[in-house]
Amino acid sequence: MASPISYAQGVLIILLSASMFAVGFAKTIVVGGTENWHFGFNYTNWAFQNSPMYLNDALVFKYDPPNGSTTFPHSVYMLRDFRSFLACDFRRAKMVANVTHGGGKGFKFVMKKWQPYYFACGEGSGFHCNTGMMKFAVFPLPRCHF
Ligand SMILES: [Cu+2]
Repeated sequence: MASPISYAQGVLIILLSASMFAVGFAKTIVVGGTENWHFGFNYTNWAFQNSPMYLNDALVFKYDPPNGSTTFPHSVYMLRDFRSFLACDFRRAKMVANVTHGGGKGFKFVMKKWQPYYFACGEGSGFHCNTGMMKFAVFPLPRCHF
């Protein structure tokens, strides 16, 4: 009698479930893609195009530390709510990365909570956030494991 599942089918099932399992792993996302974290790129648009993002996904902010005259320094702040996000109001914002943290492999932020995250560059008293468009919002979704 032939077994109900052949060896080849068995291997296929293992491969399929392995790839489904891989889908369940958190991703590492470089903010802005190849643009990295700089003045004048539309990060709201970028976030929209790269959604959905999921819980435990890591965002990587890459920007050069200040090096004399050639680069404008950047930073990463978490704004408190949607209102302060819209207004680029940093009064109660929390700094998560200073001007040097984005160098090398960048600054990594893991989204561990099921909440909206409002990120913005805090340099230039809101100028980078407002005019430079260096802000975006993410609401990470829970991943489904089947
Ligand atoms: Cu900036």
